[in-house]
Amino acid sequence: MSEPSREPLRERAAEVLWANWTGTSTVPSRALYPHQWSWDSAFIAIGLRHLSPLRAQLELETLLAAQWGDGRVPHIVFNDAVPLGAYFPSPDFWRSTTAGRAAGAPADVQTSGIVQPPVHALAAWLVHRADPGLSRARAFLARLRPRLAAWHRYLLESRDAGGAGLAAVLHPWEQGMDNSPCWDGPLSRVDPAEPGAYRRADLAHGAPEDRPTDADYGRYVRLAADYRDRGYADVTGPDVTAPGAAAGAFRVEDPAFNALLIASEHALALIEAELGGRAAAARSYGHQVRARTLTRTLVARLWDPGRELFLCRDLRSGELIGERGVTGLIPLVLPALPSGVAAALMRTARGPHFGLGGTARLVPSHDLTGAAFDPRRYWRGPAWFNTNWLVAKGLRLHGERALADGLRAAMLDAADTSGFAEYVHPYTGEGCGARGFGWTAALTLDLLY
Ligand code: 9WN
Repeated sequence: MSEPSREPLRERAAEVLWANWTGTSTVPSRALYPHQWSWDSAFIAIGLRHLSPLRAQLELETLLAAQWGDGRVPHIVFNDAVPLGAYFPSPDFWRSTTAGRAAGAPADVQTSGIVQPPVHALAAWLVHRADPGLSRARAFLARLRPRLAAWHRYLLESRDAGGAGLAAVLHPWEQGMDNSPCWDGPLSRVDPAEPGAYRRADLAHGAPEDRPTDADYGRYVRLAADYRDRGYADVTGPDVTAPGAAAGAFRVEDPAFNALLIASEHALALIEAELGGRAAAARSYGHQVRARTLTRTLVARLWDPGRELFLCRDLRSGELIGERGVTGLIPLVLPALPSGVAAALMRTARGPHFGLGGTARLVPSHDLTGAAFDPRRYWRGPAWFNTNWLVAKGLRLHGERALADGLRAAMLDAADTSGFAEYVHPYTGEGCGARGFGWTAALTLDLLY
């Protein structure tokens, strides 16, 4: 789309990405998040490919070089040039090079031990398409393919805690929408860590009213420390409620996490087809079949026809969680979604809970009418650019072009006026959190190309 009036925005978005580039990857924010984050890197690569396909390839290669032997891709890859106190939890908390050895954590780089949503195969495919010649010359897809396949295998086998075929998350940081009201129920079972046992580095850079509360943080720390102390061992099967199973305190099947896994399975099918050969053709077919099967499982496990939204399933109680989060709209990115489900999701996006095309400028992270809604506090209401980019993509896929165009324009305006904020007030577009935020700039660029 040629839009001369947006040219200054494109230039400023590029400046953010250059400023956040470290030489091998991109930080979400120099101040607040000075390391490499997993799903941030995937979204950043999707935008960076328009400026430098080579850097976009390196971004994903750096992340996947930190993959563990069991296939997990860590949610943070630490930059050892950054002082320990700059971010909490720092490498000494995760102890990946000691506590994670049983699961095959790499010895030469420090990482966290939890994961984030698997957007990577989707990103790798889009990065390849930006410059197929360079990609083939560097054997980009051929080198990444086994790592991406191992990553998905880890999620589908070691994380199938519910035994139904979907991947479970064991920590709110894994799903990426840290303090979503969807987690309030499951988190209430977790005993918070002692407040004096850690120091919140995030509060040095973010307004406390925009960030998760101390009560939430104590629980995040406890869950992560318990997982670390078990050597990051995953327990699957139906006995998650076993007494003393701290391992099972937080286990949730999440719609966005699984939808992104399915979208990445579709992408792996395309990657295999591009690589060519009989074995790759068979693997490509396998990924296509799996993507369709998983889509049916997602609908069977997490679709709520009454609310016309996908919900999270608490594996500890076995029940669906009644909160309406933006996570429930993200399956709109799936091509094999039954048309009735897609139509219902689009009604929900436009309705009172998300207000798209009506009261809200951008899709909020949480139900506008819910008791827990807070327009400033992180994932409890503000609008985020990655989720809005996904919803816009889904709307376009299912034929809602006018709504997708309106959302695109609103995202560009909000990115522009907020200085590429981490998140914005869903009604006013006012910026919150960090500025010069990586995926905000990257996805702005993607919308502009
Ligand atoms: C914990 C980096 C990350 C994002 C998450 C977002 C936030 C971290 C934090 O920042 O989480 O991983 O310290 O709050 O919630 O989605 O990947 O941008």
